[in-house]
Formats: sequence, C-alpha cells, structure tokens
Amino acid sequence: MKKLLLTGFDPFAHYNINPSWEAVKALPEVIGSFSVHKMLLPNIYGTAGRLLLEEAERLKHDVILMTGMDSGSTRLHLDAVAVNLRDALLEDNKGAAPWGEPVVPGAPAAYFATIPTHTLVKRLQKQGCPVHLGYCTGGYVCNDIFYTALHHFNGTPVKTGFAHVPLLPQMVWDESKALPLEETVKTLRQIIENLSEILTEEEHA
Ligand code: PCA
Repeated sequence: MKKLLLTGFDPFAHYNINPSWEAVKALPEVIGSFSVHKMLLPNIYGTAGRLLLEEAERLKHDVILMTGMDSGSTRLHLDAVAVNLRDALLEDNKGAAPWGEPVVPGAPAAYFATIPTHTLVKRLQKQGCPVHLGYCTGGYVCNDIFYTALHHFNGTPVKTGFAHVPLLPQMVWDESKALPLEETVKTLRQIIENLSEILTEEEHA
C-alpha cells in the first residue's frame, strides 16, 4: 500500500474548532490504495512545517495531503500553488505576525502542487463534488507548510497537495455560508479516492 500523510490544523483566532482536523479525524485509516496516517499540526509559523517534515521523513510517505480551513468559501478547494511569503492577517497561535517575510530565504517565489490538482478537480466536478481550484493559499500558516513541503520535496517522487475546507455551520451566523462536516468528510474522501485512482492509472500508463 502507498502511504498518505494527511494533516489538519488546530483551532486559531477566536474559533474553538478547526473543521480541517475534525474532517481528517473522521476519515478511515485506509482509502483506495492508501494507508492513511493522520497528523494534527499547530497553527504556528515554522513549527508546523518542521513537525510535518520530521514525520514525513520518518515514515517515508508517498503522498502528503495537508488540509486547513478557509473562512471565505462554501466549497473545498485544491490549492494549485504555494508562495514564498509570510504575510499574517492574524497572529499565529504563538503571537507571531510576520509581514513580507520569506518562508525560505533565497528560495523560489512559488511552487506548484505536485499532486495532479487539475486532473483531480475536473474528475471531481464531473462527479458532482463541491471542489474547485485555489490559486492563492494566502501568506498564513497553511501556505507556510505547503511551501515548506513543496520546497523540501522538490525534485523527489513525493507528491504534495493542499485542500482548504469551509467552515462548519456552527461557526458562522449564516449557515448557507458553511458546509456540514459530513459533506466535507465525504468530499475529502472522494478527493483521496480519485487521487489514488489517478496515481495508479499513471503507474500503469
Ligand atoms: N487555516 C489557516 C491556517 C490554519 C488553518 O486551518 C490558513 O488558511 O492559513
């Protein structure tokens, strides 16, 4: 079986729950051809990325799919790109608020995701799945770990991607601006199943 490292974040700002970790927790341990290894990351610049890389190097995962919450969307999105920028709109969970700083000094401005985001989104939309492409992970901690992982595994066979998930109905004043947890879990599962199929197809091509 292939090894998938699936991460979610702890709560931050005024929220006491983070739907990314709630959804990751609810997923099974085996999806498609993947054995799924779940990991909770702290919303802290630098620390989250370091813990992620330590775990990924320790267990030698084939694929890394990170998840985080996005308060501005009612659908999931698969992020196409990570940028070498730390721009906090909010303090992280240790009070850091970098502005205009690089994630990795001297490294490239951006990296594309190495999971097949475009093929995935096309397939998922045909299946009626609420997923679209994201072109900006922002400059906060999600982008930080996504960039860190893409930079670290650049040029290796490890495939790296990021999915942002919407808020839960209990987190917003207008429930139409959120997605129930069951829907997020179902969609994440569909993303991972399709990813497993695409990678298997690519291997046999
Ligand atoms: N979302 C934040 C960081 C943690 C999370 O769940 C982000 O989009 O950067």
